[in-house]
Amino acid sequence: MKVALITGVTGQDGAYLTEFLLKKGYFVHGVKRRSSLFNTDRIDHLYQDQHENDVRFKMHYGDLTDSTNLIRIVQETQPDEIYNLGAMSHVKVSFDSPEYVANVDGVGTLRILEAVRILGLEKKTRIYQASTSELYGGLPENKNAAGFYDENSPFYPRSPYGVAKIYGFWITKNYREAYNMFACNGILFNHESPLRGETFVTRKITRAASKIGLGLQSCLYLGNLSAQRDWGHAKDYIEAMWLILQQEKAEDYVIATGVTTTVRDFVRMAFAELGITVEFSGKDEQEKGVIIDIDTEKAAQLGLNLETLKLGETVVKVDPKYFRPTEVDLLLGDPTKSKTKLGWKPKYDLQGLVEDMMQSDLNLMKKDEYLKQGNYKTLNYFE
Ligand code: NDP
Ligand code: GDR
Repeated sequence: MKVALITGVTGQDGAYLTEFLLKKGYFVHGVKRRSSLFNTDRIDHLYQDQHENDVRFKMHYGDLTDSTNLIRIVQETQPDEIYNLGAMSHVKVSFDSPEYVANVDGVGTLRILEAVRILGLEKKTRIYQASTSELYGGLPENKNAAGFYDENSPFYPRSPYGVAKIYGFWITKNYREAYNMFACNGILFNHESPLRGETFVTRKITRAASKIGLGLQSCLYLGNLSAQRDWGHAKDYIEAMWLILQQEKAEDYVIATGVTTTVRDFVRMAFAELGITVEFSGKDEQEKGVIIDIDTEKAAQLGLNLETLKLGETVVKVDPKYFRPTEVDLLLGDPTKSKTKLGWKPKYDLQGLVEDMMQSDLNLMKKDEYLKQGNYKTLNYFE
């Protein structure tokens, strides 16, 4: 039985990857940080009572800032594959805690590589490093001739997160070359899902659109509406991670859809799932998204609150507090190498992703509606 060790197992990708590897017959070890409240919501459905026979999923307390702990976990688990997904992954927050991010996202990668080397597991253990399109920084002059970022495009990170991740990228490549380790970077462009953290822009939008539809929220405040991202579905992207470690030769790969969309258009698509047409007017900080049409039949079918939904209502405003000190304006990846060499075939396009996220969030928010009717306070702090 193959053994995998996943850091960041409680995150979006960690949860989908765990499910995927368990289905493939792996024994999965996950590294989880201790927290004062449970933070395992995304993987609770996979957890098995540890007293039963045939347990194939085990959790270990650990942290990417703690070398000795990582060495002990790698020693105990003797993994065939390590997926280093653990990170402080929010770009805007990385401007608030840059030193911590350098330690976790940058040096944390070194700690994983060193643990494998110190334990003499270089020949046995393959390592996947969660690299990112944030390495490119969106500089127009660094795109290839066709207008995409690919495996040969130069890097120019634009946040403490991107700078920390560039260390992770190069130290992974260096250990591959210096010690002949099977260590690979997946340069993944943005990928989203119903499990996406609530403060990333797509999930913030799908949650808020659902709440507005149900009359639980009146307006969604966003930052840069003109930013463009290459958004895919996390379920497709974790499969690419696995494929990268199944190759004969260790290499780095771009994983992307090859399509880019503005935040503004993502908002339109999310509301359209509810039968609500939102149009934008105004410029910069004064820009607003207003309801210009409602398909009342569709809205009624979905159980939306037709008393609070009104034509002409402003449902999106800009709040400059969400602007970043340095922004990545546009990301667009070229997945040619991953499609040809890995045989990677994504199943979702952007429309499918938006549908999946909206269906899930509308259901979730209906629970909030029910709680509110029972006078229970529901959480509304999602920055
Ligand atoms: P999430 O933010 O959902 O998950 C991050 C995970 O890392 C969580 O399990 C978190 O634990 C854990 N973590 C945070 N700090 C530490 C630490 N000090 N020690 C150990 N674990 C820690 O991210 P995603 O699942 O979306 O992303 C997975 C990886 O891929 C990340 O490295 C991210 O930077 C990278 N990436 C993501 C992309 C995307 O679009 N999603 C694109 C490209 C790269 P806890 O639950 O306790 O907070
Ligand atoms: P990103 O994702 O920074 O690309 O990093 P995020 O969803 O946070 O931002 C995408 C774009 O939307 C703009 N934006 C807003 N973003 C947030 N979070 N909140 C807002 O209110 C808002 N309004 C506009 C942002 O300015 C940005 O341009 C994600 C993370 O998963 C990283 O870990 C990963 O490496 C990269 O994707 C690829």
